[in-house]
Amino acid sequence: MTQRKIIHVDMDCFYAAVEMRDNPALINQAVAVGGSRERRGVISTCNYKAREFGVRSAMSTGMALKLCPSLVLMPSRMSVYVAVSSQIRQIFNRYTDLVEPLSLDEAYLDVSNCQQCYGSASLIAEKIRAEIFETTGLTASAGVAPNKFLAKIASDLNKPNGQFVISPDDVDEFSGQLSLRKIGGIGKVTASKLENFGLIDGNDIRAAKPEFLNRHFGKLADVLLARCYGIDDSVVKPNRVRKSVGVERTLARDLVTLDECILELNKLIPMLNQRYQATQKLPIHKQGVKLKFDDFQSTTVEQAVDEFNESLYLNLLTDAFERAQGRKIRLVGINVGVREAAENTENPIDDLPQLDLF
Ligand code: TTP
Ligand code: MG
Repeated sequence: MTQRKIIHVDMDCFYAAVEMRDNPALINQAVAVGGSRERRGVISTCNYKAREFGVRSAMSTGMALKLCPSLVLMPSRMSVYVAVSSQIRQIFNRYTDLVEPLSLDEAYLDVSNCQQCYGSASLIAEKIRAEIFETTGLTASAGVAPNKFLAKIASDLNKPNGQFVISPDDVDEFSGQLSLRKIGGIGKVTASKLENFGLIDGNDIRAAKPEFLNRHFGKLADVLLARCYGIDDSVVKPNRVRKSVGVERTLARDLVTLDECILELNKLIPMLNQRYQATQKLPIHKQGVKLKFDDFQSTTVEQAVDEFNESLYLNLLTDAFERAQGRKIRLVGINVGVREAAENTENPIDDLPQLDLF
């Protein structure tokens, strides 16, 4: 197989950057976008100044204001973010048809066959970022690598307004030193389990026995064994058909009672609403609740619907909770099943990954 050239582009503190662009008085302030404290809102994102205070995405607004009392909180303006998202996608499409959006502000591009900039993926990434800035007034960061896995990690390394290139010659060293926590699909729980075995970076996996990894990490072992050598053969898939939009939360502490689960549910609903708005309200045909128990079994209860019914989640949750049979709850998730309009290939979001808050 010939060497691929993949770019991962990710806008810098996206929603907050849009708010600063449209309201220059905010530029020197700590700014966050999210729901109000009074309505028990959560932070969608914040600018870098706010991050210095420890404010983070998915944190409750109450907590964010405690950490940073001077925080300027802006309500989200989803329609503006969606419009910017479609502007940046038009820019991506000038370079390749192989664009896989991951969310409003993030996409993979396969530029292996792109003739522009003498075929140099680094120059293409520079040019795309410059065009994004000219068109939207916003900065983006990029990662350039021979595959999606490394490109995504690279786009974080020179944020904001920077890029990082992992050339084929660098892959071996880079992936050997890469912290396993950075591998997509490895959450906090798996990361601590790996650490308990002394497995911290790619080199540790290379040195481990595959049978040992299989025994303790099941299916994940194959992923670890590939990623520790910087291997990821997954292709850039343009225009994925989205089937569902969901949010879920792995809890810091397992829940025991239905009431505790209902409290979680009430936190998740506004977040789902926000994610769903970003789909430009695709038709909904199903709603579902997912619970994961302390024995790692999970259950899903779904119901077909004609239109979104927020209070239905309480019934679904109650049904799902009955299946706990005394087990504690370690994750609560809710989702809607959506139908992509068949002719709508210009949809600005093709798939929103499930949002895991811990
Ligand atoms: P991210 O790209 O994860 O974050 P970001 O662009 O704000 O910051 P960074 O510079 O680190 O990339 O998410 C993109 C947008 O998605 C973000 O601006 C707001 C939204 N979002 C939420 O609404 N909730 C969340 O929990 C996260 C992570 C993002
Ligand atoms: Mg971003």
